[in-house]
Order: sequence, then structure tokens, then C-alpha cells
Amino acid sequence: MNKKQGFARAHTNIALLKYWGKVDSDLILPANDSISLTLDKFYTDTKVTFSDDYTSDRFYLNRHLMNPKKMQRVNRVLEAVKNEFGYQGYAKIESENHVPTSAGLASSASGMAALAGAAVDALGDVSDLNNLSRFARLGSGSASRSIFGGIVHWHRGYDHQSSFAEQIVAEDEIDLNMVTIVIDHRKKKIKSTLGMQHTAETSPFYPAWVEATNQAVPEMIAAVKENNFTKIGELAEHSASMMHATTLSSNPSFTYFAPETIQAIKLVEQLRNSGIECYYTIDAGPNVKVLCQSKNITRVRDFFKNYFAEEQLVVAKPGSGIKFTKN
Ligand code: 2P0
Repeated sequence: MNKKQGFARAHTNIALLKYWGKVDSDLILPANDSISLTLDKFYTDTKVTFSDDYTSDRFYLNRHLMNPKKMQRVNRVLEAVKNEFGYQGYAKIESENHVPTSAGLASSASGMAALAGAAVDALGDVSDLNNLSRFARLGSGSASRSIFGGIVHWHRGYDHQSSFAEQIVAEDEIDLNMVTIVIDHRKKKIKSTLGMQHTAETSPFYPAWVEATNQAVPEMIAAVKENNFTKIGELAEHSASMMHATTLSSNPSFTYFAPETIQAIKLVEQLRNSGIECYYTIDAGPNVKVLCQSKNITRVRDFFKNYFAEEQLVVAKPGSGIKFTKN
């Protein structure tokens, strides 16, 4: 049996300047650039085996076989990689998620990045990280950023070739940490893909969102390169607020916020006003992520322990880019 095997580990990321809406939903070309922080603890390990003997592609997530009908995004990545390397057989994909749902983080970014990396590792050369980023993007937009460690910039581009991510600074060059307040760890009611599409189609604020985000990109890049925590935090908080304003202004309107989301926002403001510098960011769900410097992680956690259970508070630090071994 002629087998080719590849492996990759990719970490999740949290957007500082958010991706929210596409101009092309087949290629996953976003309306605006985005910038993210890759996180250390949460990752996906994926092994891909190609064999001429297989008769279909199969995907095992945490050892459970995925329904082939739910494999469209996996197939998009696989087909693109197979085409690039001229491979005609099928694949067995074995993926282990180390992104506990209880951590309030999504796993599609690390999952699709690890899939792209392992598939390319099996068939060809993994040294072109920008190309891995393009393949990951075809699975999930935010996955394009999970190829790299530290702080990462996804260029929106205008076609498959020009839409990929790049590292701005490495994980050891930035003092930026995240304390997640897990308000609800259940699956979100309105998936990001649908939420962003509805917003882009119906919010009169949407063009302003795109323009404001693209304008903030050079400011965020400069702030990151200077390790200017205040500026990074202010830009990140504003980006999250603007993104959530587009959902409120869509028609029919919706919000990802729960009552405790507002409570946590107010507490972040209170803590900041008391002299402990921190900023919030929020994704397509109710959980609030608090950005802070290393010296304040314990103080931030201790403050929030007064209002939330200890298990609801999850700390993450900057993480590394994709790896092709387990160590
Ligand atoms: C982000 N989110 O920049 C934004 C902020 C959620 C809020 O990227 O449709 O799962 O697969 O490209 O990548 C989540 O969206 O969406 C996301 P698709 P994805 O992190």
C-alpha cells in the first residue's frame, strides 16, 4: 500500500482587530484585514494519511467519524492541497482538539490550520508558510492566522493568492496576555459565518466598519512593533465594540452579548480606572476576554474571582506558530 503521512499542531488565536464579513464566501476573502494574537495553551493535533487504497476521505475528530455531509470545509482544504500537488487518492484525517469548549474559545482556527499543515506535510514542502495560510483560509477565515505565532496580520487580498496571513512579531517579543471570562461555554446560537453574512447584508453601519478597521490596521501594526500595550488595548477594545455595533444595527437585529457580558465590560472599565491597565475584547459569543500585561495577570484574575467562579477564568499567553512534530 502506497501511503503518505503528515502531522501538524496549530494553536488557536484571538482577533485584536476583528474579521467580520466576506466579499467572497467560496474563497473566504474577507472585507477587511484583521490582526490576532496566537494563544499558547489551546491547539489541535492532526495527522493526515493519503493512500491509493482508500475509497473516500474520512475525518475523525477526537476519534469520532464525522458525517460526510458536514465535511464541506474540510473537503475544500483537502481538494486545494491535492490539486496543488497533483494527488488523486483519498485521505484519512485524525484530529485531536486540545481546545476545551469550557475555555470559551473556538477550535475552527486551530483545526483548519492543523489540517492544512498536515495535508501539505504529507504531500509536499511545508516551508512556504504563506501558502499554508492560504489553504487554512479555505477551511475557515480565522485559520489563516493560526499558521503563525505571536501577533499576526491577515491581508484581505483580492484573490486566493493575495489573501494570506503573516507574522508581525513573534510570541517572545510581545507582552500581551488574555484572561477569558467564560460566561457560557455552549455552542453559539448564531454561527460566525451566518452572523457576519447577515450583518454585511443588512447593517447600514457595515461599510463604516470595514473602512474603520482597514484604517486601524497600520496603527495596530505600529503599536505592536513598539510593544505599546495601551495603544494595542485601546484599538482592540474599539474594534470589538464596533463589530458588536454592526450586529445590533443589522436587520433583524441581534447580539452575542448576555447580561453578564455587559457586567464584565463594566468591571474591566472599573478595574482599569482603579489603575490596573486592562482592555476587553469579545468574539461571536458572550464570553469576555481581558487583555493585560504579564505583571497584572494575577491581579486581573483575583479581581474577577470576586464576581465569577474560578473555573470561569482561563489564562492564556502568546503561543507559537504551526509545528510538524508533537514537541
Ligand atoms: C475573528 N471571528 O477575527 C472574528 C471575530 C469571530 C469574531 O473569525 O466563516 O470561524 O469560517 O471564515 O473564521 C470567526 O469566524 O468564520 C471569526 P468563517 P470563522 O476571529
